[in-house]
Amino acid sequence: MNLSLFDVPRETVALAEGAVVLRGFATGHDAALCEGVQGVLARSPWRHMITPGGFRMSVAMTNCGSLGWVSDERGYRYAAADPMTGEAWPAMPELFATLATEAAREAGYPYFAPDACLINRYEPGAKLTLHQDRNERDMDAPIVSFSLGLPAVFLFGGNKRSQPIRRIALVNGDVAVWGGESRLRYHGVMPLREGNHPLTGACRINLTFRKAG
Ligand code: MD3
Ligand code: FE
Repeated sequence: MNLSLFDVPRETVALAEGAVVLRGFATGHDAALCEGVQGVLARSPWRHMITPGGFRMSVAMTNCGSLGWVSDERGYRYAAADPMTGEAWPAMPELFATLATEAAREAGYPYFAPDACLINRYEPGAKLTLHQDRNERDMDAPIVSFSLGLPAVFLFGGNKRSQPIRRIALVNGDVAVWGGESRLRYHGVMPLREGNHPLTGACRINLTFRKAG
């Protein structure tokens, strides 16, 4: 065991119908997950994608798995090849798939089989504006997200942009699962605050597992 001051005891928090946070679920695997990310980066480095509106995203991204999320002037979509290298995205590390499937099972989704893992890197000031995730084919599959490194304030809204928004702190090792009634809720991430985390330094990394194809 490598308990640190930053570790969080495990606890399941229900946010809404279909949405739960598994606090501390990945704490004991955080270093191995970061090593998996480094392996992905060796083949598909961080890049700031361009939104269809022409803006450079503040969050840096890469992917692993048979499909990867991409954005450019032509829109948002999933693609089998990394547009930066022309090669297939790196394979999803075994540990990633195992932990994501296990987290989904604990949250009540026993059949989750992710084919895409979007890896987001937040540096201080980076944010994700309120949006819905609707590029995936099967809206019955949940989305599973792992937080590593610096804490973030997650924004959890409703099914309409105008509905009230809750702020939820997500820290290293937290895993959130969003499915069922909550699958199409608006959500986002507040600008990251400066800080230093023993695992990631001055950033937050989020792994988002999806069944995209
Ligand atoms: C809530 N990423 O990449 S995933 C994204 O922390 C994204 O990087 C966030 O939103 C991040 O699209 C967190 C959390 C997430 C994903 C899907 C949801 C939350 C959700 C669907 C409905 C409600
Ligand atoms: Fe999202």
